[in-house]
Amino acid sequence: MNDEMKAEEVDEWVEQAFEAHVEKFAGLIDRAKKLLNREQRLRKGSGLVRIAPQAVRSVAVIGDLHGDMESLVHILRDSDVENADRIVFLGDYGDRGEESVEVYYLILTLKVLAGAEERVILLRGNHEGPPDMPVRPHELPLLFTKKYGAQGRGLYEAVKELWEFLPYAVVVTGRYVMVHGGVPTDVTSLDDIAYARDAHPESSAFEELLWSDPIEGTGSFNSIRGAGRMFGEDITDNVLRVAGVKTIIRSHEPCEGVKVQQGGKILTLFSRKGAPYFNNRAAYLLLDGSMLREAKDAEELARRGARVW
Ligand SMILES: [Mn+2]
Repeated sequence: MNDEMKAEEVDEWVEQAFEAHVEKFAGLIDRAKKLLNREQRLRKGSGLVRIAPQAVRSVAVIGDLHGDMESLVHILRDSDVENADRIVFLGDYGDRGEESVEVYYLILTLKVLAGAEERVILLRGNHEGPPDMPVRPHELPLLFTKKYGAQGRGLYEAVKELWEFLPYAVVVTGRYVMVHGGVPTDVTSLDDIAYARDAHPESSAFEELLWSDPIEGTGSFNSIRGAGRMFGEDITDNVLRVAGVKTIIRSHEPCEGVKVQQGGKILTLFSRKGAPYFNNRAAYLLLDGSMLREAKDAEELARRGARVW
């Protein structure tokens, strides 16, 4: 791990997140952009990050944050997160929470401090979607201008440019698939997921990765969210088979921190608290050696890996 990333420095990062002036923020975005751009080129344009389970000792997974700095700080103070070989954020960083701008500053700080080798992985959520799939309400631009005035607009536009460089799926080989929303209904190879952004909008795979939600039962139907689909166990089974994994780990839906669906095939994580949602608990996931050596179902991950507070 990088020596520069230490849990005792969380207070300092938070202070910077609240106090950074426009030029400093712009510089941070620029550094993050160069790093993300290079990582995307090394993946040959793929939006899929592969993690070899034997190459890492632990992986931390964090669900929706939606501008909740307090929850993010709580998570980063856990030394097991700090020491994790990979820290995967499942997307939805801004909007809903008052501290969306500061949450962006902090996650980009982590990204830059972690440096090479994709130690910090920031997945795309539906709140980091492509221009033709806007989310409403979208408070992030307003929060940027509220804090930074007219120059805030430029910062927002620069953050928006970052989204196109973010990956949108992780495969822990032989174990788990991680996405923000759900799995696509029509997947015949992992490349359908890896290059979903390129195939958008001709293929609905990208939209489904960012927007879909699981249901009990089989089949799929259009989501009431206005984008994505509600997908059943047969669709999950297909992706598990194609990817050669046991469990889907995703976020996107408010719940009491952690939720298990489809007989243990799907684990939902929600990592923030407060309005406008009504959950009393939030959670993140720590995949330790045993969970990386052997594929576990969502029940066991929830019981042994989820840290609920
Ligand atoms: Mn979402």
